[in-house]
Amino acid sequence: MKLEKNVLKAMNEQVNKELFSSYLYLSMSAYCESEGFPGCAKWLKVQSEEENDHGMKIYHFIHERGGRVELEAIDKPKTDFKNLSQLFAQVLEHEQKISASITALYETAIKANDYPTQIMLQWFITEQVEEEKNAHEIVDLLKKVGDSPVSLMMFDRQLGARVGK
Ligand code: OFO
Repeated sequence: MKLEKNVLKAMNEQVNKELFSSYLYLSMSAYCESEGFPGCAKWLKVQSEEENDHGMKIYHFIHERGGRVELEAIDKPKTDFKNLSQLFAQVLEHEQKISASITALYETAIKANDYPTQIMLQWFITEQVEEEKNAHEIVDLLKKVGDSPVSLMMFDRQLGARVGK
């Protein structure tokens, strides 16, 4: 069963969105590193790598289904942030947008009666629940941390414990 035109187009767009997510989180990681938050920088770098994996997961799936990946330009990500609270609020907002995009893609696959794509996307739907939960927890934690340098240092250490690949 070949990918329908609509589905293929939306899948290619999703590859771009995942790669942009990777680029955005790398940009956030660079900001944290230069601001003296190595733990947050590590957390975001691991997140950036995960996003690249997500993009590649769809990329391989398109080819497995006999479709053609067409890469588009990746937008310039934001490079400056007010503080950690603003940065992580933007992570949460971004993940919510990605969840909406995955849901729309899933609906496109339903309309096309494309069951393999629906099954593949179920992994992403579950993943988005996790991603939004993680971002929510960090935003809530930062509200408790406030501006105290000692608390921010402890918060940074906690995020730095995230294990990558
Ligand atoms: Fe790809 O999960 Fe976040 O955006």
